[in-house]
Amino acid sequence: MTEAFIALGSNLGDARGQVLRAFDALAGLAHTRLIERSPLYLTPPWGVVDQPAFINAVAHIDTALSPHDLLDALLGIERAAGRVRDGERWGPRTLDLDVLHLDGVTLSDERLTLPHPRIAERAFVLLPLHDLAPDLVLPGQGRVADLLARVDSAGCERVP
Ligand code: PH2
Ligand code: MG
Ligand code: MG
Repeated sequence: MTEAFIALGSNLGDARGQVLRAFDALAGLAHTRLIERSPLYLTPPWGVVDQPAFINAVAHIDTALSPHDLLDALLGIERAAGRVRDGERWGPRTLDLDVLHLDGVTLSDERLTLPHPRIAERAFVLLPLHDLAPDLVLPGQGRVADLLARVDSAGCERVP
């Protein structure tokens, strides 16, 4: 089993409900155990700013799936949540599940780069990741608590 962190995000429809259901879907994945769910955050849109605010969270899991099988499983959960991939890059989505980090794995190919290359820029990822793993060191990027101290997390708030 390999420990991994997954980012969850939604900003279309019932965003909070989508993220809560995605935690349950992760808990139900084959060959995978959900270790911990982070708190939820309401976060301003990053990248493409002219879109609704997001609900974001992070899941800590243990999995026997390979990185690409895990990616395929996440895409399956996104599709089951009604995700349609016809929008612009960084545009609104019912559910986005991104592999942030798999313990001991660095890789980059046309489908997947690990650790996720933009964690250090994103308060919406670092805040919930910090709640679960402040001392995690992401290869090539650094320690989560140090990365969080360097980003602007203004406008991000924890939601019940
Ligand atoms: N996801 C994006 C683009 N911008 N902004 C926030 N706040 N949260 C997201 O999850 C997010 C985003 C592309 O995946
Ligand atoms: Mg994403
Ligand atoms: Mg994605």
